[in-house]
Amino acid sequence: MPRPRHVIAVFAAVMALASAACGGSSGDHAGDDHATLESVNEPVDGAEEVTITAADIDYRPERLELKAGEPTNVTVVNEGESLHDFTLKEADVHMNVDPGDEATTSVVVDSAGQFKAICSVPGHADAGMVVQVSVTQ
Ligand SMILES: [Cu+2]
Repeated sequence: MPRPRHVIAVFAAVMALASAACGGSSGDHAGDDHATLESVNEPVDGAEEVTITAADIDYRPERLELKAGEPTNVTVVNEGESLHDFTLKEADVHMNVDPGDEATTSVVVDSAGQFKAICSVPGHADAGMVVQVSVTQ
């Protein structure tokens, strides 16, 4: 008699874990799955270095200039008290930065244009955590 019940309990636990890992199905990162989506590149020796400060709740500076196809090492310093990230989908970058911490990723955008890097923590981009990214040839 305890056996089927046990199997069901394990199944339920596995399903709970699976749904916690997958999180929301929308395009925006939300909730617990936020930290699992990191996509960060090793800094490139000799590349341009840029530092962006994240605070509660903005980025400084709000502009970033890149050369198409060339790596730039972007360091994000989180001076705020909540988790922020730096997400630039054209460069396939999503870097989390804990409060009081900093992190660096190299960033390459292949084609010229105007793009936006955002903090993808729900509500933060809407509150102003957006960096205008100008990519020139
Ligand atoms: Cu943020």
